[in-house]
Amino acid sequence: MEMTLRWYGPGYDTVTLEQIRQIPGVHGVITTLYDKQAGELWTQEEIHKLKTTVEEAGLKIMGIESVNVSDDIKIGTAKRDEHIANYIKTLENLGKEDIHMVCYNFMPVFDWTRTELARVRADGSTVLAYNQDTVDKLDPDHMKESVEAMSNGFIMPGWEPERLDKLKELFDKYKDVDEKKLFENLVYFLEAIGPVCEKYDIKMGIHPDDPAWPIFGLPRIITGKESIMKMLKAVDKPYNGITLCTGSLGSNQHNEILEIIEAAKGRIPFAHVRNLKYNNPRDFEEAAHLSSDGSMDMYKIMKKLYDTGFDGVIRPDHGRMIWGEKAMPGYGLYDRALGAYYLEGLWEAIDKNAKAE
Ligand SMILES: [Mn+2]
Repeated sequence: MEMTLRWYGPGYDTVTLEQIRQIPGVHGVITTLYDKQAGELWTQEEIHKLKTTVEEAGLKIMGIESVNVSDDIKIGTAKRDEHIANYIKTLENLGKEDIHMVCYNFMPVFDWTRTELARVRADGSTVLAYNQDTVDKLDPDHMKESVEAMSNGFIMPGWEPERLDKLKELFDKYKDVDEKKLFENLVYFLEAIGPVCEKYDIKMGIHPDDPAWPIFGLPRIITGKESIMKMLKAVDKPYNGITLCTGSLGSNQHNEILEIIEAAKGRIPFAHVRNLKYNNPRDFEEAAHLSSDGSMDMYKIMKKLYDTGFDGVIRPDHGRMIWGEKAMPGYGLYDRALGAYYLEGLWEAIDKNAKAE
Protein backbone atom coordinates (compact mmCIF):
# COMPACT_ATOMS: atom_id res chain seq x y z
CA MET A 1 0.00 0.00 0.00
CA GLU A 2 1.39 3.34 -1.05
CA MET A 3 -0.31 6.38 0.52
CA THR A 4 -0.45 9.45 -1.70
CA LEU A 5 -2.24 12.75 -2.06
CA ARG A 6 -3.80 14.14 -5.19
CA TRP A 7 -2.04 17.25 -6.46
CA TYR A 8 -3.37 19.29 -9.38
CA GLY A 9 -0.06 20.77 -10.45
CA PRO A 10 1.66 24.14 -10.41
CA GLY A 11 -0.77 27.03 -10.68
CA TYR A 12 -3.87 24.90 -10.13
CA ASP A 13 -3.54 23.71 -6.56
CA THR A 14 -3.57 25.76 -3.35
CA VAL A 15 -1.65 22.94 -1.68
CA THR A 16 2.11 22.84 -2.26
CA LEU A 17 4.35 19.83 -2.73
CA GLU A 18 6.36 21.03 0.29
CA GLN A 19 3.21 20.75 2.43
CA ILE A 20 2.36 17.31 1.07
CA ARG A 21 5.87 16.11 1.82
CA GLN A 22 5.35 16.86 5.51
CA ILE A 23 2.40 14.50 5.85
CA PRO A 24 3.91 11.42 7.53
CA GLY A 25 3.90 8.36 5.31
CA VAL A 26 3.09 10.23 2.13
CA HIS A 27 5.96 9.91 -0.32
CA GLY A 28 4.12 10.33 -3.58
CA VAL A 29 1.44 12.25 -5.40
CA ILE A 30 -1.21 11.51 -7.93
CA THR A 31 -1.15 14.29 -10.44
CA THR A 32 -1.98 15.31 -13.98
CA LEU A 33 -1.36 17.87 -16.69
CA TYR A 34 -4.46 19.80 -15.70
CA ASP A 35 -4.53 22.10 -18.72
CA LYS A 36 -4.67 19.25 -21.23
CA GLN A 37 -7.92 18.73 -23.08
CA ALA A 38 -9.27 15.20 -23.37
CA GLY A 39 -8.04 13.71 -26.62
CA GLU A 40 -4.85 15.77 -26.66
CA LEU A 41 -1.36 14.24 -26.75
CA TRP A 42 0.92 14.54 -23.70
CA THR A 43 4.50 14.83 -24.87
CA GLN A 44 7.31 13.10 -23.04
CA GLU A 45 8.92 16.50 -22.42
CA GLU A 46 5.81 17.81 -20.67
CA ILE A 47 5.55 14.70 -18.53
CA HIS A 48 9.25 14.84 -17.73
CA LYS A 49 8.94 18.47 -16.60
CA LEU A 50 6.07 17.60 -14.26
CA LYS A 51 8.02 14.65 -12.93
CA THR A 52 11.08 16.81 -12.31
CA THR A 53 8.98 19.35 -10.38
CA VAL A 54 7.58 16.60 -8.16
CA GLU A 55 10.94 14.91 -7.63
CA GLU A 56 12.70 18.17 -6.78
CA ALA A 57 10.25 18.47 -3.88
CA GLY A 58 11.28 15.03 -2.62
CA LEU A 59 8.18 13.21 -3.85
CA LYS A 60 7.39 10.73 -6.60
CA ILE A 61 4.56 10.54 -9.15
CA MET A 62 2.71 7.34 -8.21
CA GLY A 63 0.09 7.63 -10.92
CA ILE A 64 -1.92 9.97 -13.11
CA GLU A 65 -5.43 11.11 -12.33
CA SER A 66 -6.57 11.50 -14.90
CA VAL A 67 -5.67 11.08 -18.50
CA ASN A 68 -9.17 12.03 -19.56
CA VAL A 69 -10.97 10.11 -22.26
CA SER A 70 -12.62 12.40 -24.79
CA ASP A 71 -16.34 12.50 -25.44
CA ASP A 72 -15.50 11.54 -29.03
CA ILE A 73 -14.12 8.22 -27.73
CA LYS A 74 -17.09 7.73 -25.44
CA ILE A 75 -19.60 8.54 -28.19
CA GLY A 76 -17.63 6.76 -30.92
CA THR A 77 -17.43 9.65 -33.41
CA ALA A 78 -15.24 9.81 -36.52
CA LYS A 79 -12.57 11.48 -34.38
CA ARG A 80 -12.24 8.64 -31.91
CA ASP A 81 -9.36 6.79 -33.57
CA GLU A 82 -7.30 9.96 -33.71
CA HIS A 83 -7.96 10.56 -30.00
CA ILE A 84 -7.18 6.94 -29.15
CA ALA A 85 -3.91 7.23 -31.09
CA ASN A 86 -3.06 10.27 -28.93
CA TYR A 87 -4.02 8.33 -25.81
CA ILE A 88 -1.76 5.43 -26.79
CA LYS A 89 1.14 7.77 -27.46
CA THR A 90 0.48 9.49 -24.12
CA LEU A 91 0.59 6.14 -22.33
CA GLU A 92 3.83 5.32 -24.11
CA ASN A 93 5.32 8.64 -22.98
CA LEU A 94 4.15 8.01 -19.41
CA GLY A 95 5.66 4.53 -19.51
CA LYS A 96 8.98 5.91 -20.71
CA GLU A 97 8.92 8.27 -17.72
CA ASP A 98 8.40 5.27 -15.42
CA ILE A 99 4.76 6.06 -14.55
CA HIS A 100 2.67 2.91 -14.38
CA MET A 101 -0.83 3.72 -13.16
CA VAL A 102 -3.50 5.77 -14.90
CA CYS A 103 -6.97 6.62 -13.63
CA TYR A 104 -9.72 7.62 -16.05
CA ASN A 105 -13.48 7.59 -16.21
CA PHE A 106 -16.09 6.82 -18.82
CA MET A 107 -18.86 9.11 -17.62
CA PRO A 108 -20.68 10.98 -20.38
CA VAL A 109 -20.38 14.80 -20.32
CA PHE A 110 -19.81 15.24 -16.58
CA ASP A 111 -17.30 14.06 -14.08
CA TRP A 112 -18.56 13.74 -10.49
CA THR A 113 -21.66 15.71 -9.70
CA ARG A 114 -22.59 17.52 -6.50
CA THR A 115 -25.32 20.05 -5.84
CA GLU A 116 -23.54 21.91 -3.04
CA LEU A 117 -19.84 22.60 -2.72
CA ALA A 118 -19.92 24.05 0.79
CA ARG A 119 -22.70 22.60 2.92
CA VAL A 120 -22.11 23.55 6.55
CA ARG A 121 -21.95 20.65 8.99
CA ALA A 122 -22.67 20.77 12.72
CA ASP A 123 -18.99 21.31 13.55
CA GLY A 124 -18.74 24.32 11.21
CA SER A 125 -16.77 22.49 8.52
CA THR A 126 -18.05 22.61 4.97
CA VAL A 127 -18.43 19.68 2.62
CA LEU A 128 -19.59 18.69 -0.83
CA ALA A 129 -23.13 17.39 -0.85
CA TYR A 130 -25.63 15.84 -3.25
CA ASN A 131 -29.38 16.14 -3.26
CA GLN A 132 -31.40 14.25 -5.87
CA ASP A 133 -34.35 16.64 -5.64
CA THR A 134 -32.07 19.54 -6.59
CA VAL A 135 -30.67 17.59 -9.54
CA ASP A 136 -34.15 16.70 -10.71
CA LYS A 137 -34.97 20.42 -10.79
CA LEU A 138 -31.79 21.50 -12.65
CA ASP A 139 -32.13 22.29 -16.31
CA PRO A 140 -29.11 20.87 -18.17
CA ASP A 141 -29.41 23.84 -20.54
CA HIS A 142 -28.55 26.15 -17.65
CA MET A 143 -26.00 23.93 -15.97
CA LYS A 144 -23.11 26.30 -16.66
CA GLU A 145 -24.72 29.10 -14.66
CA SER A 146 -25.69 26.74 -11.84
CA VAL A 147 -22.20 25.30 -11.59
CA GLU A 148 -20.52 28.70 -11.66
CA ALA A 149 -22.80 29.93 -8.92
CA MET A 150 -21.99 26.85 -6.81
CA SER A 151 -18.23 26.72 -7.18
CA ASN A 152 -17.08 30.20 -6.12
CA GLY A 153 -14.60 30.51 -8.95
CA PHE A 154 -12.95 27.14 -8.43
CA ILE A 155 -13.01 24.75 -11.33
CA MET A 156 -14.14 21.22 -10.58
CA PRO A 157 -12.37 18.56 -12.64
CA GLY A 158 -14.59 17.63 -15.56
CA TRP A 159 -16.57 20.86 -15.20
CA GLU A 160 -14.17 23.19 -16.97
CA PRO A 161 -15.80 26.34 -18.42
CA GLU A 162 -14.84 25.47 -22.00
CA ARG A 163 -16.69 22.16 -21.64
CA LEU A 164 -19.70 23.73 -19.98
CA ASP A 165 -19.92 26.21 -22.87
CA LYS A 166 -20.58 23.34 -25.22
CA LEU A 167 -23.01 21.51 -23.00
CA LYS A 168 -26.07 21.61 -25.22
CA GLU A 169 -24.09 20.42 -28.21
CA LEU A 170 -22.60 17.60 -26.12
CA PHE A 171 -25.97 16.42 -24.86
CA ASP A 172 -27.15 16.25 -28.49
CA LYS A 173 -24.16 14.12 -29.46
CA TYR A 174 -25.03 11.60 -26.74
CA LYS A 175 -28.66 11.24 -27.74
CA ASP A 176 -28.10 7.90 -29.54
CA VAL A 177 -25.64 6.56 -26.98
CA ASP A 178 -27.31 4.15 -24.60
CA GLU A 179 -25.64 1.94 -21.99
CA LYS A 180 -24.94 -0.80 -24.49
CA LYS A 181 -23.29 1.56 -26.97
CA LEU A 182 -21.26 3.30 -24.27
CA PHE A 183 -20.04 -0.07 -22.97
CA GLU A 184 -19.04 -1.18 -26.49
CA ASN A 185 -17.09 2.04 -26.91
CA LEU A 186 -15.32 1.42 -23.60
CA VAL A 187 -14.32 -2.08 -24.69
CA TYR A 188 -13.13 -0.73 -28.06
CA PHE A 189 -10.94 1.80 -26.21
CA LEU A 190 -9.58 -0.77 -23.76
CA GLU A 191 -8.66 -3.22 -26.49
CA ALA A 192 -6.92 -0.50 -28.47
CA ILE A 193 -4.70 0.56 -25.56
CA GLY A 194 -3.90 -3.03 -24.49
CA PRO A 195 -0.57 -3.44 -26.31
CA VAL A 196 0.93 -0.20 -24.98
CA CYS A 197 -0.27 -0.94 -21.43
CA GLU A 198 1.32 -4.39 -21.59
CA LYS A 199 4.55 -3.14 -23.12
CA TYR A 200 5.07 -0.50 -20.41
CA ASP A 201 3.31 -2.32 -17.56
CA ILE A 202 0.68 0.38 -17.13
CA LYS A 203 -2.34 -0.43 -14.98
CA MET A 204 -5.54 1.34 -15.94
CA GLY A 205 -8.05 2.07 -13.18
CA ILE A 206 -11.48 3.13 -14.34
CA HIS A 207 -13.18 5.42 -11.85
CA PRO A 208 -16.75 4.51 -10.98
CA ASP A 209 -19.57 6.84 -11.90
CA ASP A 210 -20.45 9.39 -9.27
CA PRO A 211 -23.20 9.36 -8.21
CA ALA A 212 -23.57 5.70 -9.15
CA TRP A 213 -26.76 6.00 -11.19
CA PRO A 214 -27.84 7.75 -14.42
CA ILE A 215 -28.35 11.51 -14.18
CA PHE A 216 -29.75 13.99 -16.71
CA GLY A 217 -30.84 11.04 -18.84
CA LEU A 218 -27.19 10.12 -19.63
CA PRO A 219 -26.11 6.47 -19.42
CA ARG A 220 -23.85 5.21 -16.61
CA ILE A 221 -21.96 1.95 -16.93
CA ILE A 222 -19.64 1.63 -13.90
CA THR A 223 -22.02 1.78 -11.00
CA GLY A 224 -21.62 -1.35 -8.88
CA LYS A 225 -20.35 -4.90 -8.57
CA GLU A 226 -22.22 -6.34 -11.53
CA SER A 227 -21.14 -3.66 -14.00
CA ILE A 228 -17.57 -3.66 -12.69
CA MET A 229 -17.26 -7.43 -13.11
CA LYS A 230 -18.79 -7.22 -16.59
CA MET A 231 -16.16 -4.61 -17.51
CA LEU A 232 -13.26 -6.60 -16.04
CA LYS A 233 -14.36 -9.77 -17.82
CA ALA A 234 -14.94 -8.03 -21.17
CA VAL A 235 -11.20 -7.31 -21.35
CA ASP A 236 -9.86 -9.91 -18.98
CA LYS A 237 -6.27 -8.70 -18.69
CA PRO A 238 -4.28 -7.48 -15.69
CA TYR A 239 -3.87 -3.99 -17.19
CA ASN A 240 -7.64 -3.49 -17.15
CA GLY A 241 -8.53 -2.60 -13.58
CA ILE A 242 -10.61 -0.27 -11.46
CA THR A 243 -10.13 2.66 -9.17
CA LEU A 244 -11.90 1.56 -6.03
CA CYS A 245 -13.59 4.80 -5.02
CA THR A 246 -15.53 4.11 -1.85
CA GLY A 247 -17.32 7.45 -1.92
CA SER A 248 -18.55 7.06 -5.49
CA LEU A 249 -19.59 3.44 -5.14
CA GLY A 250 -20.98 4.18 -1.70
CA SER A 251 -23.21 6.92 -3.10
CA ASN A 252 -25.52 4.02 -3.92
CA GLN A 253 -26.38 2.53 -0.54
CA HIS A 254 -27.14 -0.83 -2.14
CA ASN A 255 -23.51 -1.25 -3.17
CA GLU A 256 -21.59 -3.58 -0.87
CA ILE A 257 -18.08 -2.16 -1.01
CA LEU A 258 -16.53 -5.17 0.73
CA GLU A 259 -18.03 -7.55 -1.83
CA ILE A 260 -16.77 -5.38 -4.67
CA ILE A 261 -13.22 -5.42 -3.25
CA GLU A 262 -13.39 -9.20 -2.90
CA ALA A 263 -14.76 -9.72 -6.42
CA ALA A 264 -12.26 -7.35 -8.06
CA LYS A 265 -9.19 -8.37 -6.08
CA GLY A 266 -5.98 -8.31 -8.08
CA ARG A 267 -7.54 -5.77 -10.43
CA ILE A 268 -7.48 -2.74 -8.13
CA PRO A 269 -4.36 -0.67 -8.86
CA PHE A 270 -5.76 2.44 -7.17
CA ALA A 271 -8.09 3.19 -4.26
CA HIS A 272 -9.83 6.40 -3.18
CA VAL A 273 -10.90 5.83 0.38
CA ARG A 274 -13.33 8.26 1.94
CA ASN A 275 -16.51 8.38 3.94
CA LEU A 276 -19.86 9.96 3.38
CA LYS A 277 -22.97 10.44 5.42
CA TYR A 278 -26.43 9.58 4.24
CA ASN A 279 -29.19 11.84 5.53
CA ASN A 280 -31.92 10.10 3.56
CA PRO A 281 -32.02 8.00 0.38
CA ARG A 282 -31.97 11.16 -1.78
CA ASP A 283 -29.42 13.20 0.10
CA PHE A 284 -25.83 12.60 1.13
CA GLU A 285 -22.95 14.76 2.22
CA GLU A 286 -19.25 14.03 2.46
CA ALA A 287 -17.83 13.47 5.93
CA ALA A 288 -14.51 13.21 7.71
CA HIS A 289 -12.70 9.97 6.89
CA LEU A 290 -13.31 8.66 10.43
CA SER A 291 -15.89 5.84 10.37
CA SER A 292 -18.05 7.34 13.12
CA ASP A 293 -18.42 10.64 11.24
CA GLY A 294 -20.19 9.03 8.29
CA SER A 295 -22.13 6.00 7.11
CA MET A 296 -19.23 3.77 6.06
CA ASP A 297 -16.89 1.51 8.02
CA MET A 298 -13.37 2.55 7.06
CA TYR A 299 -11.78 -0.17 9.20
CA LYS A 300 -13.65 -2.89 7.35
CA ILE A 301 -12.74 -1.36 3.98
CA MET A 302 -9.03 -1.13 4.82
CA LYS A 303 -9.10 -4.65 6.32
CA LYS A 304 -10.70 -6.07 3.17
CA LEU A 305 -8.11 -4.33 1.00
CA TYR A 306 -5.38 -5.79 3.22
CA ASP A 307 -6.86 -9.28 3.28
CA THR A 308 -7.26 -9.37 -0.50
CA GLY A 309 -3.60 -8.50 -1.01
CA PHE A 310 -4.05 -4.92 -2.19
CA ASP A 311 -0.63 -3.56 -3.11
CA GLY A 312 -1.61 -0.53 -5.16
CA VAL A 313 -1.74 3.19 -4.64
CA ILE A 314 -4.19 4.69 -2.21
CA ARG A 315 -5.25 8.22 -1.46
CA PRO A 316 -7.68 9.91 0.85
CA ASP A 317 -10.43 11.49 -1.18
CA HIS A 318 -12.46 14.66 -0.86
CA GLY A 319 -11.88 16.31 2.47
CA ARG A 320 -13.96 18.75 4.46
CA MET A 321 -12.92 22.40 4.46
CA ILE A 322 -11.70 23.10 7.99
CA TRP A 323 -9.58 25.54 10.01
CA GLY A 324 -10.41 28.44 7.70
CA GLU A 325 -8.65 26.96 4.71
CA LYS A 326 -9.47 28.35 1.26
CA ALA A 327 -9.02 25.72 -1.42
CA MET A 328 -10.69 23.88 -4.24
CA PRO A 329 -13.82 22.27 -2.75
CA GLY A 330 -12.91 18.80 -1.52
CA TYR A 331 -9.20 19.35 -2.10
CA GLY A 332 -7.83 21.31 0.83
CA LEU A 333 -4.73 20.20 2.68
CA TYR A 334 -5.86 19.83 6.27
CA ASP A 335 -8.68 17.34 6.18
CA ARG A 336 -7.08 15.19 3.51
CA ALA A 337 -3.89 15.08 5.59
CA LEU A 338 -5.98 13.94 8.56
CA GLY A 339 -7.60 11.36 6.29
CA ALA A 340 -4.26 10.02 5.05
CA TYR A 341 -2.93 9.77 8.58
CA TYR A 342 -6.05 8.00 9.85
CA LEU A 343 -6.02 5.46 7.01
CA GLU A 344 -2.32 4.81 7.62
CA GLY A 345 -3.10 4.21 11.29
CA LEU A 346 -5.78 1.68 10.40
CA TRP A 347 -3.39 -0.04 8.00
CA GLU A 348 -0.59 -0.23 10.56
CA ALA A 349 -2.91 -1.76 13.14
CA ILE A 350 -4.30 -4.28 10.63
CA ASP A 351 -0.81 -5.20 9.46
CA LYS A 352 0.58 -5.65 12.96
CA ASN A 353 -2.41 -7.69 14.04
CA ALA A 354 -2.08 -9.94 11.00
CA LYS A 355 1.62 -10.49 11.66
CA ALA A 356 1.06 -11.19 15.36
CA GLU A 357 -1.48 -13.92 14.62
MN1 LIG B 1 -12.93 9.06 -6.36
